[in-house]
Amino acid sequence: TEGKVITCKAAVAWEANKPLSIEEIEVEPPKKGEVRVKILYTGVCHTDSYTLSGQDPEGIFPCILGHEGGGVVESIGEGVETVKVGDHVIPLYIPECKECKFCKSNKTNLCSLIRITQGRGQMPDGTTRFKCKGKEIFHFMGTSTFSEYTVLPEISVCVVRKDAPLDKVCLLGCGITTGFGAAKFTAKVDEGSTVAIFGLGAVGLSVAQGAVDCGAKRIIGIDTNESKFESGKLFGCTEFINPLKDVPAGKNIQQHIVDITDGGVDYSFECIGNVNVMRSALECCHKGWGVSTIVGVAPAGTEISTRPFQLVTGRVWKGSAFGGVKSRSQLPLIVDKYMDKKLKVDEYVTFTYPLSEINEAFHVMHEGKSLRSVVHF
Ligand code: NAD
Ligand code: AHE
Ligand code: ZN
Repeated sequence: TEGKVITCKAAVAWEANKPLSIEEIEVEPPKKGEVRVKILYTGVCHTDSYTLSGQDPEGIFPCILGHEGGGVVESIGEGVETVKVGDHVIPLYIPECKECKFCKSNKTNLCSLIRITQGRGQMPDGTTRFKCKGKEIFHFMGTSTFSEYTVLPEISVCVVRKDAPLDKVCLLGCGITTGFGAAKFTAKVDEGSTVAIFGLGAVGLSVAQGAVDCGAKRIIGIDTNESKFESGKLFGCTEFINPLKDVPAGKNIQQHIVDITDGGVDYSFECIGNVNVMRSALECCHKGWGVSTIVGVAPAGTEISTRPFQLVTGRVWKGSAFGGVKSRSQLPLIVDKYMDKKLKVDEYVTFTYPLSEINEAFHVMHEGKSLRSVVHF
């Protein structure tokens, strides 16, 4: 297949708000500095659903969604030196070129070398590698893992150890690494602290794992869907609040949390993508030092607000993408953590589907029944 166009199956998003459609597509060979990967497994993240909803300005249709994959390198383009045919890889929506000023800084993981074309659904040379029914299909997040074969820049894949099961570690390509890293690397939760997590999907539950790893003492899980509390316990939450039921009349959730924590939490995390909840998450933080980290992706056009006094009096608002993890150099360490049984991953897999049933994965997510669905090809 090397050097040839591959015809294979993919789930194509023809337009916003329509189910994905399983199609035969053509995938071009990798160009200079690119690799073609046979995707074996992909998770479905809430962000895929956000983009499919049409609210993401970087959702360019028709496209192939998906950014939580695991696969094997089928062929490599000219000049590729750090990836070989047969390598097991996790696609990366935040690459690591190691040369841009972001990569050279130890303050961020946001490599920016190819960010502009990625946001336009293109490869770094401004073109695309997918076609279906004679039409150009756009890439998504530089990964497009809802396809049997995808093409990525070399800097957008992380080579992982071959004994790591790809049907599980694909999930480290987004949700789990994001939550775990938000606690450990962005907020840097310290020992003995009190933590509030808004939203107990895969991302929020992984914040709980990160907080446990950091030695947090109280971990308060907040979700409107009480069926998430069971998983919350498994991943380390010590108590739960249902904002619809457990808040005393006349109070809001942030006042309630301040009341039960002697002045507020040391760290909070928003893992939903709701700007009103982002405000609650900031305002439930302790005066003088509380740090609130935004992880959820809110629709374009929405804005956050609070009284500036909240910040004047020592609360800090932060944000985190991919858990602050430098993708090519640090993701292998997260894989090791899983292989050493110090990070739970298998426990997130609530459903598995063949590609032909990928729309079910979106359905169970919206019904609140899944932490993660893993799609196989
Ligand atoms: P999910 O849908 O699996 O989980 C969201 C949870 O929030 C659900 O359990 C839901 O019941 C709960 N929820 C919804 N509204 C609520 C409310 N008002 N109060 C309390 N709980 C509420 O989603 P996920 O895959 O875990 O992703 C969570 C968010 O993180 C999404 O916005 C996603 O786009 C974003 N995300 C960001 C990054 C990043 O790098 N920053 C990475 C992955 C995902
Ligand atoms: N295109 C969206 C922004 C989406 C967004 O913030 N994405 C996160 C990852 S979500 C993964 O599930 C991210 O990494 N952001 C950093 C970046 O450079 O995009 C919009 O709303 O415009
Ligand atoms: Zn994601």
